[in-house]
Amino acid sequence: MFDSLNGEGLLIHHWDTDGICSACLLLSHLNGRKIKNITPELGNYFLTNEELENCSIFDYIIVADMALPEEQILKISKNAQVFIFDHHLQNEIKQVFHHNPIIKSDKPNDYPSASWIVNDYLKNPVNLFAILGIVGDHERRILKNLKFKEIINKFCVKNNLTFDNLLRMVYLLDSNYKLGYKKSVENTPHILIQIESPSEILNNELWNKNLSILDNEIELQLRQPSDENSKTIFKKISTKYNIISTVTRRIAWESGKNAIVVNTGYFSDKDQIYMRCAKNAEQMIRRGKQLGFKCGGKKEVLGAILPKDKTDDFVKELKDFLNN
Ligand SMILES: [Mn+2]
Repeated sequence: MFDSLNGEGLLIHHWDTDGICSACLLLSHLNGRKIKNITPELGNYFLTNEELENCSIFDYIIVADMALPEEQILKISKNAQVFIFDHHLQNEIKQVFHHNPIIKSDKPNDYPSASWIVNDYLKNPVNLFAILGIVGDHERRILKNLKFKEIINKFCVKNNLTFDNLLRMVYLLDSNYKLGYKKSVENTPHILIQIESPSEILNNELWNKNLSILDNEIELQLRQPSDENSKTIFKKISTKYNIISTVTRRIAWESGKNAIVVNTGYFSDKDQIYMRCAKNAEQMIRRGKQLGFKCGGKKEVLGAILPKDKTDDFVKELKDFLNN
């Protein structure tokens, strides 16, 4: 597939551990080619006009662990060959190479991360980066997936690691995007390509410093008051850090309930909404898009960015959806 590629390439990847690890696997496979990697403006699940324009000079563009809007993909495909490796919910884009087994098969549990999908596609053996992407996207809950529990356990035994070591690595890798360090996110795949041992991730001084700042902020936000009924917890926070997905996970997983979180502090003119639920969120993702919001997610997750004056109405729709 990649053998026929010529010219200059651009790799656009998600800013989280799964996106970074997918990027690392792709970049090391494409080693020796002229390829640049970027992550979108942190918090945006789409490209800005400037980012779109910058795409036009590349001969091929690879997108990893992100469901960029279809119209943007079609636009960049006019000047470049486009490859997508992803596991988010999205209609198949037939005009480009769109490798997303989640939307083509009915076994989402066999494809827990983009890193796994990329690694499988490249026919690599199981390795740290394929595994870290999975742990990043699912944390401890992956241990309920018996197939992957075994794969991860085997990997840990072989490499003298614990599951907590893997989780710690994920938090360290995620610390850069959560603090808003876009350049560091983009540099991380290059650091990972170089490392010889997982301990180099665990002992990275900068990432450890990041983490202690974040831990304080997350605990502070979790202490904000919430609204709660028997099924759902709603919390409003205001933080300049990109920790809404972490805060939402913590609330949902610690309570066993659905969680909706609004962050009013990340964008000056927009709010972030994040929802984790026991129901399939697909219907509300479509609804958010229909209302014109930047909206996406997976089976159990919805993320949206929307104008501040629309937040209350959409939160009400989400609550009605969850409570019915
Ligand atoms: Mn992912």
